[in-house]
Amino acid sequence: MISADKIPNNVDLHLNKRLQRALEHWQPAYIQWWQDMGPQGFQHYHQVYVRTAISVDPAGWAHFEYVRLPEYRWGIFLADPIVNRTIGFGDFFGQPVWQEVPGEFRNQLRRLIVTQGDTEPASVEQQRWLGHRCPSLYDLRNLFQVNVEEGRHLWAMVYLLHSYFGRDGRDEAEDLLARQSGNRDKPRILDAFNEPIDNWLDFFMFTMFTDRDGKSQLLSLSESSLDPLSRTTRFMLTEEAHHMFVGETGVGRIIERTAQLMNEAGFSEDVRKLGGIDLPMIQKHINLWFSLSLDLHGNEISTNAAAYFANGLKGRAEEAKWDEHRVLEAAYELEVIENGEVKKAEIPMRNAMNEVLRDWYVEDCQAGVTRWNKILERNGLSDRLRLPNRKFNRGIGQYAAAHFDPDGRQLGDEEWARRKGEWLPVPSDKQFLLSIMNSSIYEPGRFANYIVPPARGVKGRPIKFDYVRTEA
Ligand code: BYC
Ligand code: FE
Ligand code: FE
Repeated sequence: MISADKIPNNVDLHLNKRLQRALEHWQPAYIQWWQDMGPQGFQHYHQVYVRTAISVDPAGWAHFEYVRLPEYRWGIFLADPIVNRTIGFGDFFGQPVWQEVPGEFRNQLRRLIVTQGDTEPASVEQQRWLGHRCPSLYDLRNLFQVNVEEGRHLWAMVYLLHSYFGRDGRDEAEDLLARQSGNRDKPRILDAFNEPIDNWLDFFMFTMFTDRDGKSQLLSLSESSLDPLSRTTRFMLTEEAHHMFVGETGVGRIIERTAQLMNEAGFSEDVRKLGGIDLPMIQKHINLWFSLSLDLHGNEISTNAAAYFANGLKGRAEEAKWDEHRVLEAAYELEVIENGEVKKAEIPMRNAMNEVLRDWYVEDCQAGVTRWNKILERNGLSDRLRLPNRKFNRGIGQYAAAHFDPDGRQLGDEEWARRKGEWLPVPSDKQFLLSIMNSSIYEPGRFANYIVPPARGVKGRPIKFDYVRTEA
């Protein structure tokens, strides 16, 4: 039986018979999916020290407890309503926001919600084997915290589908559990969510760069004229901050260890011999996950994006910071590929909204890379990490039609094929990473050789704490 105790919520679930009925069907399928496709080997005999959201106020956030993963209480939360909120951009600028889905925008909204929803379980699937190679119990707990919250994000989108899209919404909610990351016949919708993540460098890069696409997309959806979508995504953003913390500090702790080993060894090349992860390897993974996550922002020139903006469905990040919210006249200067060559072109700003959001994203990523470089600096090293040019290694949009090096210099097919292994991980890189992550560390307070411990533990607990414990 569905109850508020099992499903913490602030949407009056106990009063909503229709939603209860829909969830009663969906929830068992979700749990089955979680057991089949969620963290493998940690479902039944382990208890994890996790945070469960039990309300949207800060106190509701401080709730930590040991739980078995399948018993995590996935809740449904909307951020508090903003009184008299009006539509912040597009053709309906200034009108009251909508509490129901207007018929004419039903398909567009459904598509946005399904695409957002699809990424959440996809990431859990991608990460499901990582527990067997964890660098510490602290990191294992963080992995599971991210996983349960991505599960909750799926719930958030399913809540919207069940509440506002009737029969179609229920079908979509089922399909969200049927597609599978990397599956040839029924893959996840967006490309980066079909890439395998089988080592912890990929995991930390994913949470740094791909979860940050979550942040930019959720920021733009939180501007939506559909108020329930806005409120749901606003609350999801609070969880997203933790995912990016895991990514940024995870890579940062690897860089710290690499710097120590470089100073010990004297040469960067010897870091691998000492069982560490060398800087060129880290740079290749930045190149990979940054470019994959740029693709997630869609085409530079997009009539979909223009329609979403016009209709107030999906705005810019932090829309209130812009001066002008209808954006009918403005143009965006973009580098396009014409007959195989890069040319400048002016396109209507509304059609460039994906690129505008990508600009916000690139800046947010750059701030993180700058913080990583401070670690190198503090350790007296002159090496620096950097983001590749945004044309590099693109699979979606204008620049997918040609090849570029990390400086944005155009390359022919032959040079790209010959040199891409200098910039992107090759099979021997993966093998090396798996070789130093070939076992897991379950002893409280111990860390793998390639990463330093975090500055502090979770929620005031010591670093040496049983963050994941096995039942007797
Ligand atoms: N891969 O006009 P365009 C997160 C398709 S991450 C494959 O540019 P649009 C998370 C596109 O679907 C945030 N296909 O499209 C992170 C379209 O298909 P059709 C996820 C792609 O709609 C970590 C066609 O190309 N949230 O939360 O402007 C862990 C034309 O393209 C891709 C959202 O994405 C791609 N990368 O832009 C857990 C928000 N890119 O019409 C979670 C909702 C484009 O030809 N989604 N296509 O069949 C959107 O806002 C938009 O759908 C997109 C694409 C920004 C993704
Ligand atoms: Fe998410
Ligand atoms: Fe996330």
